Amino acid sequence: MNKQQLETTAQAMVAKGKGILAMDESTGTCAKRFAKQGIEFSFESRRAYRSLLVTTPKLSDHIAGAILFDETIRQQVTGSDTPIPEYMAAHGIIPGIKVDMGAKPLAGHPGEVVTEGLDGLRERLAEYREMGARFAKWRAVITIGDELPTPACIQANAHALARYAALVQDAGLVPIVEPEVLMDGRHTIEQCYVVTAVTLHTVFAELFQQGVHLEGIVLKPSMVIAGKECPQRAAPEQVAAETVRCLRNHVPAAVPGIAFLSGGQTDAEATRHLSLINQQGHLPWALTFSYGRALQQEALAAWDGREANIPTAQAALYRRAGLVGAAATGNYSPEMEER
Ligand code: 5MM
Repeated sequence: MNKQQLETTAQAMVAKGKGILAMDESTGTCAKRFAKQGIEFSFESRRAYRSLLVTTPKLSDHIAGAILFDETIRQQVTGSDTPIPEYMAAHGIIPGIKVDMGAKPLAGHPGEVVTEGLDGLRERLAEYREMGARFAKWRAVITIGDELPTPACIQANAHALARYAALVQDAGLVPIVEPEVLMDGRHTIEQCYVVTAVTLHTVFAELFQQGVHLEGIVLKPSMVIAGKECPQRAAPEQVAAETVRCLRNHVPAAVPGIAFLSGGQTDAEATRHLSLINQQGHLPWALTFSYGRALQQEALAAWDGREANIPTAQAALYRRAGLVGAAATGNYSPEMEER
């Protein structure tokens, strides 16, 4: 393992005022997002959309890296022979790759899932590195509900995340470690705090056990926030304060950066929360974004599957990336949405 190289990549992924574009929707998820807009779903339309995203002019002003899906890393930019990862690297965006094989039902634990994908991972990583990937992503999913999550679910997912992270570093890539506590449900922000705390604690114990080099990872957590159906909404200031309190207590200072997922928040909410998080005083890690929906929503709607709309869609992506980039330094205010 070349620790220095991993550290340099990890730091570049969370460079000041920049974050990560999560564009690694699996085919099923992408189908749902396209269907919502009434966009035709095919190999070519997925390629056109992903090409639109990565060729957005000056995207690297605010985006340090982008996470690709297996299909996308093998595709060429629409209308050219240039492989998508090659185009990204040439335009200052570090290519990353989703390597998990999805969350599957956890045996003996109804309502819970465990992420799979360790079998054959070493070989897949070697191939992805050859294709230009410099970081990887694995998402674990924790559900809050009656009597959930169980310790078995948290432990199984944390162990898999640590095994993945060790393999990824061995292959010379930076692992994004993503333990997502879902926003689905009626749980309060207090319940979310407890579950996030136990999850992070267990994940870092497992990372330690597997010998993962913490200076060479990026953590991608969810924010500490009330469930979508919870009648008691937490104020944005409370979300920011509780998220930072939880991270301070459970994430080692050696980790170079924390890049949040948006998890179903609106674009404006996810942007505001990140800015308030960055206003919480001096913290040991860079605090930035690795948003999927909160970065892409406006661009996907603007594109609507039409070639003529590409410039408008790219302008929407660039604008949102700029707002979230400002939030990554604590310099966003809701009034900026109107401009
Ligand atoms: C939680 O999802 C990740 C971040 O996206 P949001 O900011 O929208 O929450 C995202 O990277 C996700 O893992 C990918 O979209 C892949 O999802 P699927 O479910 O298709 O594996």
